[in-house]
Amino acid sequence: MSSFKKYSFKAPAALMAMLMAPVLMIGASANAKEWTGWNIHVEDYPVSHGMEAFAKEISEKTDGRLGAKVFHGGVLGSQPDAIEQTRLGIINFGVFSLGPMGQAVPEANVVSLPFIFKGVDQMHRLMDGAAGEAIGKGLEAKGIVALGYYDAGARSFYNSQHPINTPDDVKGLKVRVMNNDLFVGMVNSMGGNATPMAFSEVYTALQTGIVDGAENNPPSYESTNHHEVAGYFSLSEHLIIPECLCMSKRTWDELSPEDQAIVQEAATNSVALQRKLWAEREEQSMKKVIEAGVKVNEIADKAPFQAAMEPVYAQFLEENPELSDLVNMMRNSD
Ligand code: BDP
Repeated sequence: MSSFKKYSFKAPAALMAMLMAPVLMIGASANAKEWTGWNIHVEDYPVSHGMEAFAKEISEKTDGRLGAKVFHGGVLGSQPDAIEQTRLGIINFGVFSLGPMGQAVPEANVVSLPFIFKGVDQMHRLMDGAAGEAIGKGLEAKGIVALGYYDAGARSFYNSQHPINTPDDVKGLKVRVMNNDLFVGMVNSMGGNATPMAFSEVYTALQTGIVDGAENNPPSYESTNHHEVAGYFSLSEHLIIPECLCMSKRTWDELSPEDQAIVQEAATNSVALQRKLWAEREEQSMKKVIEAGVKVNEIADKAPFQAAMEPVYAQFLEENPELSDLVNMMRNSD
């Protein structure tokens, strides 16, 4: 049985309103058929611009027969819930981090193994090849079609207490992680206390001291204002997790081959746009947080962090022996 079922389904008000007013929604839209798109990020964010471009191109190329409305800012619910609803076809598409997707799709979890990628270029090569293919198959078996992979840079640790330079500096820190057992293992293997929590709750948790820190890429650290309440950003770059522009297989299977081609092309174009915007935003975000007074530190030697992750790999491979070839190939590739 799928571990998606672990999450209880709590429909937020915006989703309820949307489900209860389909006629109104369609009546108000310019497209004959309007899909619902889930997005966790604020409107001015590379993912959000990529999704808007995707929706616009589909509407234009089908003369409004098909279209989409993107709901930004997580108003349609948390990421684990939204992934489940996309499988069911209640939400038609979304951009999901492969982090939370890995909880139910073991193949997707290979990208959530800390330090598995050596850098963004290598990640692109592997995602365009064997890794992307294996993950796509795993997702499809769970009712989700991966149309393309967006960038989400590298994630680093940040906290309100002190700079992190060695794994020992993580000891005793309460660190928020995304919903995935791998990330709990990652923090706990350095002696920290991992707390899985929804993205939307992290600011308050940092502010009130429920957690001391979290980990994310610079654009998410900045766009959520976490830098206001956790002013030490340590460039551990321990995770490079791409994001999936994903469509419900139910929605995809209803399309004619011609419409599938239009949707796929719009997705591919939006990937190119998002990756360009991502690179720009990463620089802007770093600049902005430094100007706001954040203390950013490089980590001179990442080898002790990598060594601390061996138990995480060992456990993963024990639980997923069929993925060991893929993991070894990824670790050994240039
Ligand atoms: C961001 C991802 C988003 C995650 C978030 C998180 O883009 O999908 O929900 O991190 O940490 O970088 O929850």
